[in-house]
Amino acid sequence: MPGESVVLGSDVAGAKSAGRPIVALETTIFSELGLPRPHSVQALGHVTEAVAAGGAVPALTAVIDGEIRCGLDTLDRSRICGPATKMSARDIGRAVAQKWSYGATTVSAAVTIAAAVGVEVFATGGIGGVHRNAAVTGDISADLGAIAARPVVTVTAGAKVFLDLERTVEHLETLGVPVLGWHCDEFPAFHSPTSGVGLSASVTSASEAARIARAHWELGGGGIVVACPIPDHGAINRAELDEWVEQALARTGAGDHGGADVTPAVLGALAEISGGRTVEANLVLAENNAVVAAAIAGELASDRVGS
Ligand code: PSU
Ligand code: MN
Repeated sequence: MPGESVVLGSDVAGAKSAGRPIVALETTIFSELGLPRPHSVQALGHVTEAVAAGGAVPALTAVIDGEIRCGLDTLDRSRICGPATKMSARDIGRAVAQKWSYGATTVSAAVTIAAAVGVEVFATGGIGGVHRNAAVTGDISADLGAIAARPVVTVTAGAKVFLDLERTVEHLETLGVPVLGWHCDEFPAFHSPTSGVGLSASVTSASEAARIARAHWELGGGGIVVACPIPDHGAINRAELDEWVEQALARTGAGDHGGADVTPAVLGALAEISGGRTVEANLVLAENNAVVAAAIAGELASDRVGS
């Protein structure tokens, strides 16, 4: 049976059998591939606490010592924030067969694991997307196809500003993924709340998002994106951000090639160039997404009890 090989954390197993809300989380952002220490440790604490404060159980996803895991409550935090191999959905089988010590999930891997065990809501910082030079390199994140394929609500602060956001939104439409702006009608640009890229739909409450998800899934639909702008206190001025992005892209040579190392390299360069400001923003938006995801998971769970 699909999902049978996934080892559930004890909190997650308890919540699942009681029908309580669960929010799946990716681990790339918390590993050394995502945020630098001590910010990763801080982000892990803030995000998991925000999910719990919202009444849901946080379910970190990863492959640990060759086992697919959903819920890492028994695992040492320093291991979660330590060295890892970036694992997208296509790599999960290899990580199991080759007994990877720590395969940190990207968005595509996390929604795949969540869907396999029936977890309906997932929170991340920002999803991958269509890279600016995709016409040359063909680099389109596997996140988009995985989101489309799995019946999971992904809560994200839009997508990273060094991507081609217009084409990212267009691609999600092509794949049939509803993109719901959270109190907004523009696709957020991760560190900045606006991008100028319009969305066709928006929601103003968790119950509205949950009702849309249920109706979508009723007809066999796949994933839904809830796009949450970064709160004002964490947002970075757009002109400043654009300048940093140009510098980061030039420094990493990301304009000339695609591949799995591009996203971590550009994020690292941005952190350095901005003197850590993009890292602080990342913390704010990840925590905010966790709060929204917990609320949506709560609505979906109460709706299940009521039906
Ligand atoms: N956004 C971040 N930090 C990250 C990522 C996104 O602020 O580490 C990760 C996510 O795990 C996302 C992945 O799924 O990058 C996308 O990588 P790629 O562009 O190679 O598909
Ligand atoms: Mn890529």
